[in-house]
Amino acid sequence: MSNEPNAENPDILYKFHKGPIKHKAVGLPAIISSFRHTFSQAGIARSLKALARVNQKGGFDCPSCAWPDPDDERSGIAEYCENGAKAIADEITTKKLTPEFFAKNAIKDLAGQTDKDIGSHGRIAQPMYLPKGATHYQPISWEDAFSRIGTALNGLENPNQAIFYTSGRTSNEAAFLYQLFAREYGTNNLPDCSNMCHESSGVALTESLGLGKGSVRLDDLYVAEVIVIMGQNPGTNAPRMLTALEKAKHNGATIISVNPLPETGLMSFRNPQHVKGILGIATPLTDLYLPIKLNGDMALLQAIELLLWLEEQKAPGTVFDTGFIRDHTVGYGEFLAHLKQIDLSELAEACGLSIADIGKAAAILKDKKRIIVCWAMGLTQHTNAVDTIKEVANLLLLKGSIGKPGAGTCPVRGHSNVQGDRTVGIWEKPKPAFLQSLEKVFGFRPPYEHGYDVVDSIRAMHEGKASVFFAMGGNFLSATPDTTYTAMALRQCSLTVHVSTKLNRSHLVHGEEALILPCLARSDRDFTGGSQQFVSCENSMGVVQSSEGILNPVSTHLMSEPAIVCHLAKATLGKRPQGSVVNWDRYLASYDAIREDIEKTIPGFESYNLRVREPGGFYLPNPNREGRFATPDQKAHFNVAKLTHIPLESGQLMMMTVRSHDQFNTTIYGLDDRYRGVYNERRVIFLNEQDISEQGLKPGDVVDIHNDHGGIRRTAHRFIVIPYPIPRSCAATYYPETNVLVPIDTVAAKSNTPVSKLVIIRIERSV
Ligand SMILES: Nc1nc2c(c(=O)[nH]1)N[C@H]1C(S)=C(S)[C@@H](COP(=O)(O)OP(=O)(O)OC[C@H]3O[C@@H](n4cnc5c(=O)[nH]c(N)nc54)[C@H](O)[C@@H]3O)O[C@H]1N2
Ligand SMILES: Nc1nc2c(c(=O)[nH]1)N[C@H]1C(S)=C(S)[C@@H](COP(=O)(O)OP(=O)(O)OC[C@H]3O[C@@H](n4cnc5c(=O)[nH]c(N)nc54)[C@H](O)[C@@H]3O)O[C@H]1N2
Ligand SMILES: [Mo]
Repeated sequence: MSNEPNAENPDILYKFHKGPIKHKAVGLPAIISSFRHTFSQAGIARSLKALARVNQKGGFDCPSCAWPDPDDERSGIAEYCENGAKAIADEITTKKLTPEFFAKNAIKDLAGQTDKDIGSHGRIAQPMYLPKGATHYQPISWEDAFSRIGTALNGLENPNQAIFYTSGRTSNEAAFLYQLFAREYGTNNLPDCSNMCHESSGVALTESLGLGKGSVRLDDLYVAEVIVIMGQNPGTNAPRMLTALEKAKHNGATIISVNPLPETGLMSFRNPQHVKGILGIATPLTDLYLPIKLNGDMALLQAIELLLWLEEQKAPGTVFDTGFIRDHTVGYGEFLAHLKQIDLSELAEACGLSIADIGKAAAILKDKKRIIVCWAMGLTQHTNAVDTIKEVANLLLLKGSIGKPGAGTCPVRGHSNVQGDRTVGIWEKPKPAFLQSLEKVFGFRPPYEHGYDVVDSIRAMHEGKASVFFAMGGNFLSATPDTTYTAMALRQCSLTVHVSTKLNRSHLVHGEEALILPCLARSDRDFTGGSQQFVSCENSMGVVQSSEGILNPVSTHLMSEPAIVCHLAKATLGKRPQGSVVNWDRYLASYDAIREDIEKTIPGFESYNLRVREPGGFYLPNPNREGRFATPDQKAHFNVAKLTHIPLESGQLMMMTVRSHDQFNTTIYGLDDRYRGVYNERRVIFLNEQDISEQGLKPGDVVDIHNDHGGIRRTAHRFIVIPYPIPRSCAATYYPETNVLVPIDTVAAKSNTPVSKLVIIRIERSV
């Protein structure tokens, strides 16, 4: 079994135990947990130094989530959360992987370890190389490493045979150089983690509202009348959002939570930055909890819209913002015509909620004008995600709830700089205006045809159309769908290269030759060019801020990501007869030069070097925030979407893959999921009690999970059955253990995002 690419060895089940589901998030246990994690990894002095500077003005950006920092005062205790502390502990560890470690451990043996163990060995400390046919990684000099990559890239018949992936921790500076290099090299094959994350939000919001980002600022949450939180687990994945919700609540906001699971953070919050919270006094957050069926969100939104319209009929002009609709939108007529002919009980059935409960949501929204909708992966990773998110926009447009204080869209981004990476050009479908700007500033003609996104990259590698895979961070194998298929794709490559901080499974499922290039992390001091450099990141609300590492790197052989790109470019483009038109040495001397060129290329970065040095950074322009819509006709667009039914055969269930409280994506910090009451195990499946008995099972049974999409049997072995408050026919497991079940060809329409939140499964008792 351990030869499987997702060799989270299913034969190992830990001493699992189940505790109660927690009703309140954070508080003292979270503080204790975060300090324990950090100190055990890095020692007290190093830990305190890091924790004191995270998310402080002039400090470094927390490498965990993309939730914004307050513009004004920042907490004295530290503007980070338990999970941010875990992310920092993971990165500032003083353990390192020496050449002896790699000499001792064959790749095949490392692949037999769990993800948690693979990540726990420490920071990668020097470049490592895997020659063709070798069983162990061996040390290599930076020069040789770059020269091998340059030779491989220059040896391809066509630049589109190379793929350049980006995860979302990469800074603006590194990302801008990376896309510049890829485009001068000749390809738009720039897939990124966004393709698996908020791509559906980007597509939907661009088409409906003319901007692929959210419209609200942190301040807006404080003055909203209603905040709707859909498909998001902030208590675990954006814990500092709870502080903002607490403040919103204090100012009178009503919170509606739409989630198949009663997630702890949504329900109640003990603020660790206040004495009351440390003492265990909690603020109840959610006013109305709607336990929706998987993918029931579009039906719910349409049902609410229908009920609101009925109210609007009774007192025209009081429920809908008719002036806003008339002046700023198109498509209202078609939208209404469609809405009027939908059957309310069908919608209720589709979302698994009672008409009475839906009515409560409509009643809350009816008289309100300042509404914010927040959402994350529970909306984006579905087949109809783009239409569902457009339905969110429809609701806000009906209420005129955009472009004014306390109202608007709030897609909560994942990785700490995933939004910034897109802004500076990491995109396989760049806009012509961006490419024209590159051409003007740099004087080369970039390719205009679209490149591969994540799913298309996997297919291209599988089919032999691409053979060099280069990853700027991330864990491509484990993060992507259909793990066995993806593993075959990566193994088809002639060369796989990973710029990484920590060892992960993508280093162990490799091409014919493989390289690991160890880079500086956020918290590391960066002395590129002989003086201390800083980088910058954009958070979920469009604020660009500096991030300056403060710790001494664990090894003198680490290189910064911007420097790696410069050397990569020199070793590749510099070796071509025509050379490179870009002066890469200028960037190696100072990152100010990179920011100067970002400023020349991308609107919104005026006086970048000046403004990024201001405490707290600066906001990028956001037309939606000002009530403008940058669509071709300058109007916001209503969308008409038809419900899609997911027919389940008898015995089938719908499974979502979610994060536990002890992981950052594929980095597994621990085996507990405290809030959900799961301890010392990740191979669990949450099921409704009635489904458990209908399947002839009982709690604690160990089951195999199958998906048979397209006539191919995909199996994830050995999961412990846990009864949980989850709607009928729905199931939940942890990502990435069950990525092996996510079919490569079930993707969201238009955004091509893998459908990780609705996998049709069958379960059977393990033998
Ligand atoms: N500590 C920590 N922080 C993180 C991360 C991490 O792994 N660990 N990951 C980062 C990244 S990259 C991202 S993208 C974000 C992810 O943040 P989230 O989107 O909060 O992450 P998930 O665990 O995928 O949770 C999805 C939530 O949606 C719900 N859900 C699933 N399907 C549906 C549905 O059909 N409808 C509705 N209404 N709800 C549904 C689930 O029950 C769950 O609460 O977090 C970021 N922050
Ligand atoms: N089934 C399922 N699959 C999913 C999801 C899901 O909800 N369910 N979520 C999807 C989402 S939202 C996302 S964003 C993707 C995440 O996909 P990725 O971004 O590819 O994955 P991560 O696990 O965040 O990457 C972790 C690795 O990044 C490297 N790393 C960490 N810090 C740095 C750094 O500063 N620099 C560099 N160069 N490397 C660094 C480390 O080596 C670490 O092992 O996964 C997606 N996959
Ligand atoms: Mo993400």
